[in-house]
Amino acid sequence: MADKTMRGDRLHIAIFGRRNAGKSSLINAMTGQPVAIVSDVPGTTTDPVFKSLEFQPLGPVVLIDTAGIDDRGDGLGAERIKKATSILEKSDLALLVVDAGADDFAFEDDLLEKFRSRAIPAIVVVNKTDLHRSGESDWFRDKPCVRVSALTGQGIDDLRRRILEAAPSQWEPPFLSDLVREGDVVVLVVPIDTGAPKGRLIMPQVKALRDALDAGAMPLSCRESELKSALAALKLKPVLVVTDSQAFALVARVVPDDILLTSFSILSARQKGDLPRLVEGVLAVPSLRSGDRVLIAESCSHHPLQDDIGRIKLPRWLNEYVGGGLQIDTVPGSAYPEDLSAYKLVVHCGACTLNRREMLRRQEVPAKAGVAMTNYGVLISFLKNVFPRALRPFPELVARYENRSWPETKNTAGG
Ligand SMILES: Nc1nc2c(ncn2[C@@H]2O[C@H](COP(=O)(O)OP(=O)(O)OP(=O)(O)O)[C@@H](O)[C@H]2O)c(=O)[nH]1
Ligand code: SF4
Ligand SMILES: [Mg+2]
Repeated sequence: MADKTMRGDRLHIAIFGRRNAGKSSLINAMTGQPVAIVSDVPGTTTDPVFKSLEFQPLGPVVLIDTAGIDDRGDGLGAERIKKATSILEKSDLALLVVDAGADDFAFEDDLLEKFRSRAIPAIVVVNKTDLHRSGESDWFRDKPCVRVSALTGQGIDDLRRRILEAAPSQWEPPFLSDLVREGDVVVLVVPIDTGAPKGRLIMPQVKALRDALDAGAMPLSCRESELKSALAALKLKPVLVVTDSQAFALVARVVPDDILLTSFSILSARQKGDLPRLVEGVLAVPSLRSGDRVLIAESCSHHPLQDDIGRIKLPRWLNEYVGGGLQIDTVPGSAYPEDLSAYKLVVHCGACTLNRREMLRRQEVPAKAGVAMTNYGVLISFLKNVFPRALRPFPELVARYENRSWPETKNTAGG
């Protein structure tokens, strides 16, 4: 059966090194497939190549082949280095491929420093050991090296073992398994309206279900229309109810106050990013005024839907909240505008294609420019007047917000 794990939920293992070191040969040897083009022409790989696979017992990973980082010279070379270097921001583990016959390591030292400063664990893959006796240079001595030949396949099993040792065991917080215990009942409220995709559940709902099962808890799913009957039918009181944000107001009325309640999008925001900072960022909304600039940052350039949340609904709800006149810009893709200082608020998308490391980096950029940042899930919850109740399941937020009076939001987002 096809594995539907999204790229953003996979451990990112990136392959770096000079041109011709054998990076593309390595990705092919590791996957047993012709994933990337190999040739003896330096600079063959120009754009990063992504290959998703199951790497047992680690789980779903994505291997990334990059362009050679010594590709200086013309403008195109510089562009390739930029693209390869941008992969650093999403790497959970780095493989630095070095030709066993190399005698100059300036680029390698520079890369190792980049890994170190970003706390990315790294393995030095000494390649082409079929051609050269490796380890002749002192440089290799104090490095975490694995000797391989991507051409013959020798050493690839060793490399796999080293990856298992070096990879972080958990690269993102759990979705909800830390909030429930074995034997607990957790209720998942899933509206099935015209916006729900036909014949399936969306990824956050699937994650919640799976995480609850992993924890040994007992998940019960129902629509908001059946919630009252579902709660009445239960012998055990649920410890947690998770709802789609759309139904939050209704669900909050039905679920007794002593049962913890939050939304799928807040759980997603916590897994992908720094939830306390995203909550802090949303507090800039009440001070927005007509004429202020707001940036909506989307991580991918998807085809906008008819009632697109980022392009249509959020701009409408924010404008209704402020009384109109906001200047709202939308940027798709990984780059922010050069100068963020003109913005009062950055609202980031749900980041489903990003991994946590990349989302945390993206949170740093507005923070450095002194601009508040929140995301779709947190903003929608705010506009629906669900704070502080929806934050109560998270111990790190309880103390900060439990007794805080939240600004009245007029609930422009409906529900
Ligand atoms: N003998 C030998 N040749 C290798 C090995 N690994 C790669 N090569 C050869 O080295 C050359 C470059 O290999 P690539 O895998 O394209 O190198 P790359 O690092 O991806 O190069 P760029 O994409 O140009 O940055 C090719 O001719 C490969 O066949 C190896 O382990 N042994
Ligand atoms: S949440 Fe972000 S990354 Fe996911 S589809 Fe929407 S814009 Fe793209
Ligand atoms: Mg290549």
